[in-house]
Amino acid sequence: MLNSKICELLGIKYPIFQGGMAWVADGKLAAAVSEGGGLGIIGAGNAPAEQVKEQIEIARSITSKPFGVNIMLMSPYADEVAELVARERVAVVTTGAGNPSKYMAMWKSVGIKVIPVVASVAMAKLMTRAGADALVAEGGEAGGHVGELSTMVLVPLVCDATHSPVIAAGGIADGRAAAAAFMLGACGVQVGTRFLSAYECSIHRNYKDRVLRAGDLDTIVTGKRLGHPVRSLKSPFSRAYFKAEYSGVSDEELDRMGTGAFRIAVQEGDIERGCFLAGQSAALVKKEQPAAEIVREIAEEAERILMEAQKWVK
Ligand code: TUI
Repeated sequence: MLNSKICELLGIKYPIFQGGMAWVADGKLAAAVSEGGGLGIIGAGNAPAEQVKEQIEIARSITSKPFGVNIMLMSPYADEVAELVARERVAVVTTGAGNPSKYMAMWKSVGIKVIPVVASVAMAKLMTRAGADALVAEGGEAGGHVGELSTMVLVPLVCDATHSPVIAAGGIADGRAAAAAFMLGACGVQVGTRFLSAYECSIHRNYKDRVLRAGDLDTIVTGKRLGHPVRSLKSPFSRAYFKAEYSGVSDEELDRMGTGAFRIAVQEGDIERGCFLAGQSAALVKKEQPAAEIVREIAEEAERILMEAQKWVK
């Protein structure tokens, strides 16, 4: 069975995390992944603590297995969500889009396992020194807020630079990529985009259909000008935003253009106005299935490939 030290550290069956996608990863999806033996993660995104608490309660009503909460550090509610997860003593906290150092002591004092998402070697070293229990090294193939480096380069660099367990993310949607991540030195993988097609994922039908139909060149990175690059599916919104970035439009106007676009995609499925976050691996997502089946399929495929890896050596 696919297994690593991260399984023991967190008390999970498979070393497979579900990315804590803002607006998408609710208590129901996270619980389904955890029930399936992976680590489900609720995405706090820009939600206030009260709404995140509701999702934690939903997850706890479905599973008694460990799950996590992802805190998006650019959120205006990051402070109150950071306090909430400590009060609730969730098993695992992952963070994204910033530096969580100021919360680390509070989380660790209540026994939370802290796993920051990093997109650079400098951040990986800083987080290890700050007491992170593990790191998610996320390459630019990922959906949502992305860094510069590809997963293939970032993961071995982070493995060399720290002694922390490394979970690879970005571009991983099946057992082949998971096996490759282990070969790069990772001891786990985080999968986001593939779970958009899970039965338990409550996004709008139009969003799922867009992911299921996506081809290899169907994502785009926008937001570089404002310093928050974001990968999403090409759409009328993303094309208009991309054009505006390289025209004379002011920063304030760009900011206004982006406001609400993630929520509109997830809840309204508005093909014109929505920003449909997804990674490059959307092109590999072909069918809908239960979250637990996704976890098991990835684990079993990776196991098979790793078992057969000797065939490459004479
Ligand atoms: O965070 C993500 N993915 C996200 S966040 C998000 S919501 C959003 N809202 C408004 C603007 C932008 C995004 C949608 N998807 N992934 C993890 C991740 N973290 N990727 C890159 C980073 C990161 C970036 C900078 C981590 C640390 C960091 O440090 C900056 C610093 O302070 O040095």
